[in-house]
Amino acid sequence: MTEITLSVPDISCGHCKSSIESAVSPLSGVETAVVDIADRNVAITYDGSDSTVEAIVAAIDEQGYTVAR
Ligand SMILES: [Cu+2]
Repeated sequence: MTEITLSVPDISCGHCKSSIESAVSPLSGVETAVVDIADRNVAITYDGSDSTVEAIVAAIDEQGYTVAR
C-alpha cells in the first residue's frame, strides 16, 4: 500500500469530511481515506496506481471540492 495526502482547501466541517470519505473509500484500489478537517486534507492509503489517484481526485471533484496540486 502507498500513502498520499491530498490538500483540499474547501474542507470546513463534518459534512465535508463525511462526503469526501464516503465518496473515496469505496473506490477500487483505495484501502482507507481519512479527512483531517483542521488541516484540510485527505490521507489515503491505496494500491499505488496513478489511475487510482486520478479516480480519487475525480470523486472528490464530484462532491464539489477541488484538490490543490
Ligand atoms: Cu463542510
